[in-house]
Amino acid sequence: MNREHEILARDSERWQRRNLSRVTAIAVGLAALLLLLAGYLHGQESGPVVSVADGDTITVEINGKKERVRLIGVDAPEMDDSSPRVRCFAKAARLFAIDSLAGLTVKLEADPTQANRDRYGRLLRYVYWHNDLFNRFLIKKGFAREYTYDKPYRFQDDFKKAQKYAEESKWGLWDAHECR
Ligand SMILES: [Ca+2]
Repeated sequence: MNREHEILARDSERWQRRNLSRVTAIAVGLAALLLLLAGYLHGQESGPVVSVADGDTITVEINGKKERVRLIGVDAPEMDDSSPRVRCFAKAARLFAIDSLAGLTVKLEADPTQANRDRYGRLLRYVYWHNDLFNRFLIKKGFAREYTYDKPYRFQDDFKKAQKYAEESKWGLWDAHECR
């Protein structure tokens, strides 16, 4: 190979390398964009739990914005119920949610069968906690009831089973001696 050929070969190699890195950069950028899009389409977010209103409503900071989140498929007793017994259960559920979630970063998941937000503007979500659904855990431990708002949701059968389990185990809401 003479000198001229050598230079040509080197230049062509350099050119190929530069092109390859450009193609790689574009591919990586596209992949990141697709991942973001997939996450968005799946309605997946995550963030720290900054406060707990009651067993079924928490506040999560998502991308720097505080969002109230209503857990799908569950109903925990109300903190301002007229019945002292219900208020006692409400307090227990809230304390359990605080103990379990406060300060923790949770993953949230929307359900395409449900609305994105409820009429109070709260995000409707499943809350993942230690790789489990916190929604189901609340029901299974008797802190909340299974609750279908309008249309059946993705984990309805599962949550109904969890409630049956709590009832049979006589836990929390299903314990006649609790909150007396
Ligand atoms: Ca409730």
